[in-house]
Amino acid sequence: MIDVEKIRQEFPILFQEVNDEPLVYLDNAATTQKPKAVLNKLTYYYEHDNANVHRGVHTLAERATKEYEAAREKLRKLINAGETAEVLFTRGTTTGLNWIAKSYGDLAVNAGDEIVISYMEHHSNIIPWQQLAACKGATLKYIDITPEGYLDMASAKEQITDKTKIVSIAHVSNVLGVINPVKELAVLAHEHGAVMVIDGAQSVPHMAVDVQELDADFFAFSGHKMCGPTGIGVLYGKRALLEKMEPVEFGGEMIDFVNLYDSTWKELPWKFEAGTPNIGGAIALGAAADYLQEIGLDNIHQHEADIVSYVLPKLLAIDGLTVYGPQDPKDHTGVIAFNLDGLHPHDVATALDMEGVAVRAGHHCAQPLLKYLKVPAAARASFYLYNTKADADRLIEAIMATKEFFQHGAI
Ligand code: 7TS
Repeated sequence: MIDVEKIRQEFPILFQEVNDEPLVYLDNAATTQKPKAVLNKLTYYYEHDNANVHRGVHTLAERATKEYEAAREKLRKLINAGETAEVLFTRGTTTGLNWIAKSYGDLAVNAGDEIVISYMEHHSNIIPWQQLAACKGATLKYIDITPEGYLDMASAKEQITDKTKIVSIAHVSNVLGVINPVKELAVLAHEHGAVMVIDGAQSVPHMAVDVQELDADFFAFSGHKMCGPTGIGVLYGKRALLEKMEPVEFGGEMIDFVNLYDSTWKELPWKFEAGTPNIGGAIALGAAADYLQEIGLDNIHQHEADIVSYVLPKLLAIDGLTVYGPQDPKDHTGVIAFNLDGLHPHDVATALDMEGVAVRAGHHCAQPLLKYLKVPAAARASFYLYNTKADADRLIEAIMATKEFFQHGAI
């Protein structure tokens, strides 16, 4: 069990009023708030240690480099990568997935090959593969979703064949809130000689992840969804694959020797990190990794599961409300997308904001999924470690008030 009231004290942003109501922040799938430990680490770095990394011999440069590499070790530990050489700092999940498509895709995908994703992917896990397929003359294939909102494993077995070179799937859907069986998919991919890419944007912040146990070949996630700053994230890759791959960007930091007409690269992980990295961001992300691990990812997962088992039945009981994804609370993470009959989700989100409740509305960067579900858009509430059952109650009350307002014109 976590002490949620104590945790909330660590997040100054939560203590404010929005439209004269105490803020209830339920847009955590888009980005999460930052605890003092992370904010303080960022400020401390800029106040005491700011310098460029891997270049200077002066004391500040040494300190900055030491902290930056210490952060890499914290991120390695968070996902249990075998070594820090396999942990690349990126701008976020999107950058990580693009690097794989560009670099590994260039190496491994040829005309006639296949890349397999699913209908529930975020645009960041669709477009890089569309581009790769178009560039190489390869085919992009989609795994179906069952009517109950789960990834259809029978369809996965049909789509993944000996022609498949890459399988890339979200660990947790940012719309359906379902946890996908990525470990089983990795076995399937490997049986056919394909690599398994996991989009961990919505899993790493909320549950214990072990990339070795999952046998992921690549695993990408974002710092800002796990209490860290924006503009920093991680791409994990197995050493054997990263060694074979070309860097995606070229310039300072990533080179060993530069001649007039050719150059050589540094060893892993630096060969992929061209230019001055987001040093402060990486160091603060290290603090976020420590923060989450001190609380315990299993405890965070359990806390969110408790809220979902409390709020999901209440949502499902509201007349005219549809929840997407699994209806069984034990299979639904804290990401809950929904619609109210006859109301546009943007109107719903605006009305909830009037009550101080922040949710997102739109296509959630998953247009193919919404098309598949035959809805133009949805509202989405997403919970995190600092949310309470009282927040869930405020959501329900605000939805009821919204229904009332649109039916009878007064709140
Ligand atoms: N993959 C998934 C599953 C995501 O949910 C997101 C962001 C990304 C990739 C991209 O992450 P980024 O940090 O590189 O932007 N998802 C959302 C969302 O659901 N609402 O806003 C951003």
